[in-house]
Amino acid sequence: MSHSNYDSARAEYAERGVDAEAALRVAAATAISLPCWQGDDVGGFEGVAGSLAEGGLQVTGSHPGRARSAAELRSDFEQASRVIPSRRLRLNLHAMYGEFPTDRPVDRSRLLPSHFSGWMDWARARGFGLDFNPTLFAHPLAADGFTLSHRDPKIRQFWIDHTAASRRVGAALGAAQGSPAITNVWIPDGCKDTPADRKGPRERLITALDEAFREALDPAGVRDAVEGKLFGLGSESYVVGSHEFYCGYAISRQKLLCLDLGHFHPTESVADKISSLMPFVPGVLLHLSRGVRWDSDHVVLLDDPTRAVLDEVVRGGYLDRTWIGLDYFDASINRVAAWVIGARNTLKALLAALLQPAEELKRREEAGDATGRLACLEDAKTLPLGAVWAELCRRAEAPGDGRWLSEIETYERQVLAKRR
Ligand code: RNT
Ligand code: ZN
Repeated sequence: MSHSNYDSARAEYAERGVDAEAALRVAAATAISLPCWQGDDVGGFEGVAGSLAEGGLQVTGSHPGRARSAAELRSDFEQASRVIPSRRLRLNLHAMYGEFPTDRPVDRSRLLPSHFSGWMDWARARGFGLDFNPTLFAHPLAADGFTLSHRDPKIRQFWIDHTAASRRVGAALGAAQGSPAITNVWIPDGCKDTPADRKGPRERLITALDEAFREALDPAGVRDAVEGKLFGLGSESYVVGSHEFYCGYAISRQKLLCLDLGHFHPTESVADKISSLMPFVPGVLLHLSRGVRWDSDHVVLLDDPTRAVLDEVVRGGYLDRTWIGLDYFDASINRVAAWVIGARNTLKALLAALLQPAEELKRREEAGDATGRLACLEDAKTLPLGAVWAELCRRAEAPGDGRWLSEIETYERQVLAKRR
């Protein structure tokens, strides 16, 4: 894409009252956080993990080249980052990705920041940010499907200690990088079949979360988020941490609320929730994802739900208290490409949101001109987003569309294919 294509695109946007330069500036300054677990099929490095399916996270596919160590995962992420046009990339770590002594597994309730010093050194050297999650699945004490809401106080305490320890890791990551590590709590707790008691586990979860969050930590280092879900594999009839549960929790405790796009009824609009929640919560953590039938974790597309969410974030002026994370794992395609495709689509959707003819839409709506509003929305769909996107790639020194895949294919041949 030549520079003059961008110039004419900028003029075309200007005619609609849109400042393409401003959109490029904001897009370049916005951080996006990629799921480390896309690189190794949610495996982690504990060596002795329980079954992943116990947490309802089913990874499918057998594409060769899964990262088997922190070194491989870091190398893969670096390769992905070279073709993602962002200087504000973050990697979202899970507790199970600590670098532990190989001879004995570390008890998750005794997790320490030092288990993540390799990640911190690497992130600092490469200019990446880090986010964090306690891992409340794939563990013998999560095998019966309950963690923080478990009826056994000893098991509950173990997970409280793990979550509290994870917050301290988050705080250490945040202090090291000078920006908060968003530390997100998701639990798989729920039942396959109709429970008799829906209330008890939820009451226990409130108390457990309060205990896990008790220690006052500097919000400049760590910000807590909580993530609800509609159902999971093996928790089809009841999920303790439902959306309503965490809405109430996040509002009453002033925590960030995590909205995962795969965690709602398929016809429910997550975009519509943004302006309903923002007046009441300090901020929102997005888990951009794509639900397909029973799976909530397909690669992010430049699709209507993704665009609508970011449109709402931009329209509402909420960007400064929205954290954009991606959450998916697909083992049926090249895992590095999966990161790249989801990240590029996220940035494209963000850019599209920043390029919407917001002033004209608002003006027409305020004048009661529903016809003009619809016409404007539809005409905006064929504005030259591609030329502005190409300019974003150029400024970030990343390849444009149609030019990045060959680099990943070379990496696949030279590195991934040799992992057996
Ligand atoms: C699971 C949640 C959660 C996980 C990650 C691995 O349904 O979406 O965010 O995907 O913590
Ligand atoms: Zn999620």
